[in-house]
Amino acid sequence: MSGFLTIALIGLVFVIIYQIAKASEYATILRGEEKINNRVNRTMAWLLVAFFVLGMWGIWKCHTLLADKMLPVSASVQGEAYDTMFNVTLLVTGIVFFITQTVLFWFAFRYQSTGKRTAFFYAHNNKLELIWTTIPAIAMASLVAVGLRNWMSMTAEAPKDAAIVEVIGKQFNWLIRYPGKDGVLGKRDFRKINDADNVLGLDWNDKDNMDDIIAQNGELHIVVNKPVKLIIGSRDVIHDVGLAHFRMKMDAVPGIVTTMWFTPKVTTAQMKEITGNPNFVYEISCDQMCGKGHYSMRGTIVVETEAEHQQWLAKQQSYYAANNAAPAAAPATEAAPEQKTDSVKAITMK
Ligand SMILES: [Cu+2]
Repeated sequence: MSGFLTIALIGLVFVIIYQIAKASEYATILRGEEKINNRVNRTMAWLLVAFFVLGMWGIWKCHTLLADKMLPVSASVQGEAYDTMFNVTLLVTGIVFFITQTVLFWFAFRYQSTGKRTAFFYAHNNKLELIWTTIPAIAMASLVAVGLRNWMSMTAEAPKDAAIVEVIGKQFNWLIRYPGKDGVLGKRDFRKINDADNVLGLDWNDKDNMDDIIAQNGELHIVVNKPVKLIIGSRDVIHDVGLAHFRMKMDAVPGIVTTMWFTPKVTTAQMKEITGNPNFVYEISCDQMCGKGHYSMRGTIVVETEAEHQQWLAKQQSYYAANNAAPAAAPATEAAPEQKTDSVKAITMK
């Protein structure tokens, strides 16, 4: 209701301004143009000042209102550098914004037309051109350079001890695959994808696939203070792995493998304390509009200690074993993974 009233009020203000403008137009004709023009100019100049002050107040108010709704501290080591980059960018552009807007509105007010002076014709000044081209160019190039350095470190080769996890987006959830004991993710072939018993199209002729685990509840389990490299892809349309708490983000593109790596530094348990929220969970959001179920593509991440991770890992069954009654059998041919178990349905129905 208050929203409707606000809109109605804004509409009313516009109607009033329009009517005043109309009225002053007629008055111009009746009472001589110059006098009225000056009055209109003065009104406009003061309205501009009011707009500037209100606008600045609004910006400040938004920032203070939303300050405690911001994300908690970065949960990854790399995220700290990105936060610094963000804050420096905000500071530099904020200062420039404030100065340029103040000057813009001040000039509009100070040099409003009074009919008593003409504009000063000032066509060109090389020195000025040089200054206002070079300084912004250097500032912008520096900001971009820091961004590029961060981008390259995020997408570069991960440290040798990094854990590897595959994250595949599909309409509408995330499929998470762990490499199992051999530490190697087996080959995938999109032609083998089958929602019943091979959600990722694992090639059963590749031995590396035999111990691969696909998390049953779609949870991404990672170890605190240990780098993790995500191998990202998509089964259908473009999705995007958004890890806001870790300040990481990467497109999941069908047919293309993208990667990013980071080092989580705050466990889920610690983050519950930091945020004072006992129900806190790290989440994977899909940051790319991908269809009607886009809103529901929420995955969860558990950051745990190495011991907790090993405990969790010990409870996981390889995807091959979960989908085949006799996992000890020789690597199957195309026809092998036929039998279904309830656990498979649990994955595919998610
Ligand atoms: Cu999506």
